[in-house]
Amino acid sequence: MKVKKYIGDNIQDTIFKVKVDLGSDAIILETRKFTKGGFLGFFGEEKVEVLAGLEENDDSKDKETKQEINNLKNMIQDLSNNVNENVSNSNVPEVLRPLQDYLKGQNVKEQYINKLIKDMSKRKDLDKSNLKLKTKNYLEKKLGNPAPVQTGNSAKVITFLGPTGVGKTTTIAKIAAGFSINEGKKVGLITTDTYRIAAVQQLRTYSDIINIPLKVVYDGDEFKNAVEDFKSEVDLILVDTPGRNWKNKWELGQLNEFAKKSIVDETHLMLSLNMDSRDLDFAVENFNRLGPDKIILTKLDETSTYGDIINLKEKYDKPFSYITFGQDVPEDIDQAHPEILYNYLMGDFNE
Ligand SMILES: Nc1nc2c(ncn2[C@@H]2O[C@H](COP(=O)(O)OP(=O)(O)O)[C@@H](O)[C@H]2O)c(=O)[nH]1
Ligand SMILES: [Mg+2]
Repeated sequence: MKVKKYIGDNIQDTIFKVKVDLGSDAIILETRKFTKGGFLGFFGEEKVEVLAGLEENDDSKDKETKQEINNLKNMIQDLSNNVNENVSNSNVPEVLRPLQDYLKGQNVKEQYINKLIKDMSKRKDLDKSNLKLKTKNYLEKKLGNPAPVQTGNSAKVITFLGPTGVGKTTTIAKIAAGFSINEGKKVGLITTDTYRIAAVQQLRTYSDIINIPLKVVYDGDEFKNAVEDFKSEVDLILVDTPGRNWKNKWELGQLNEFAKKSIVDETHLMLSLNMDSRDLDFAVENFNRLGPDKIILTKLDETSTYGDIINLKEKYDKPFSYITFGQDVPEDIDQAHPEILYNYLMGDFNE
């Protein structure tokens, strides 16, 4: 990585210098305020120093190792799934076989299909004519009610986590627009995603269009101040985050600390359904350490298999808050109603 140091009078100016010099893909590694000149620390001039870098693609090896570990993990998981499968496969009632096959085709994991088959077998009077309805009742109950963002008497702080590219920034814009334009609520945006300059610009564009304020924060103290500033002015504070940790003092883990101290009220983990199931598992395992409260499912328009809806529900048992199904802001979002999720998953089931 090419790394350079920039000095300016304030953060904005200095970041501007970085952008002009290194472009929008530049990465902010560290920011620091210091006092220049003066006497014994008095009368000095406050300056800002930014350490920025430009990535040269050399992290492919790292990715390969991770992928290998991931593959091994999944092989073990598959082996243990097969053990479960063999036990129960022989006694699946005839009427449930089409359902079993369909769910397999949707990539619902074997152990969860078995659980469903076992539960459904216990239903009285189950036959071909009522199979669909009984499955609908069973699955909708499992999926539970949506758990969207709600405003209250005081300003709520909501953070959005998830791997790079799942749609965090876009979804925040959709939610912000919904509350601001449709419900007339006051919304403030904070971004902690200062890793790439382009990421800040993306959210700034949305904040300009929706006409709501945005604060860009570079460390934990700035984050606390931004929340404090917004608290008296807005109903809702939505916080954008980077997709991964980086070698900076300001890390994602800090948001978890803030959640524990009740500075953050709620955390939504965002996962895109067009990810490979194994990558998805890997992502959830990483982000689950940060204690998300709810799950947002994105890119439902970019897949044709929806089994991960069940896989995630069974494995993590967190409420779903929203689903997104396109790039258009603000319309391509809905609350995660169980009947909508059911339709995505079971829409092509015709037995
Ligand atoms: N097809 C589709 N694309 C989406 C959806 N949500 C976001 N995107 C696109 O995914 C890309 C990455 O989104 P972004 O919000 O920058 O992701 P972030 O890195 O998690 O902040 C952008 O091109 C978005 O327009 C969705 O529900 N469906
Ligand atoms: Mg983003």
